[in-house]
Amino acid sequence: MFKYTMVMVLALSVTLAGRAESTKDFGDHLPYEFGETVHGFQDDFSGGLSGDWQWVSQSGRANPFSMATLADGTPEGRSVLQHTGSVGIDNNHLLYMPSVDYSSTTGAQEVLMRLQVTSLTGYGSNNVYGGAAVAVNPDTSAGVDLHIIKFLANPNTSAQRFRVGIGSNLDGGRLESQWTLGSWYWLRLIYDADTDKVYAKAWLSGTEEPGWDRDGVVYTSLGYTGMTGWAGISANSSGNITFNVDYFLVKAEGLPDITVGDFGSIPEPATMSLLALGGLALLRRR
Ligand SMILES: [Ca+2]
Repeated sequence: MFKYTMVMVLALSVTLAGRAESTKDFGDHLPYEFGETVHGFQDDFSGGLSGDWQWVSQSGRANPFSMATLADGTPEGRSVLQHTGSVGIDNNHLLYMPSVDYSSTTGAQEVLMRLQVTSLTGYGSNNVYGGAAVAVNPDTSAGVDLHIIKFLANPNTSAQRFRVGIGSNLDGGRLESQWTLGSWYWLRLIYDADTDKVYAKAWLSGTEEPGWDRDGVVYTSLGYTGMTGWAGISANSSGNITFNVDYFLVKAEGLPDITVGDFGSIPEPATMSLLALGGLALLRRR
């Protein structure tokens, strides 16, 4: 019994040595809801990928997402969800699908995401993209996407832009801003099932969030009404793109209360040593 308990204490100290990220790692001018309590779920990807994230591919293709740690000057590296390559066909997402069903609720479903693209290769004449998604049907993996995209198919739009659409072909609107390799961006995408409107914007991380009047796209969905489904992250169809997702937040009725940007009180390493010693001291007194 004594040995068993001591093993438990040591195992606990190892488990807690993992580091949640700090909002400092996200730069200046955090999005407005940081510090607020919302109905939602957030992931900084510092604790691995939970089983509530599910790969949903319309054609049963392989999952291009994996966990990675970027050595970018943050204290212990930046934990990200990394997309590499492509799926080879449209409509594929990594969706947040917990046991709590927020997919069919009325009202708005919203995703806020911090993302960077680090490489684009082998795309030929295809558009290359990835990004945020809401109201994704798990049977078809089709939903409303806010893509960070490099247009190749249309010579008039051979640029690096943000685009709202349903899948890769239904082009619902483009944001004015362009993006560059290696820079971090915030993406915000909202689908309001009550009004059937989509709102989308993207801006450079470290700068103030723009108002809806300047860079926002607002439109009624393209013949699709009453969409329901799950929120998540869009995967690329053709060519190769490497992009990193540093932070993901979904807000929807039905999800539990969370404080945005509070990743839990994981003790600092020094505190952990004291806790472990305290545990051992307790054992010795038995
Ligand atoms: Ca992260």
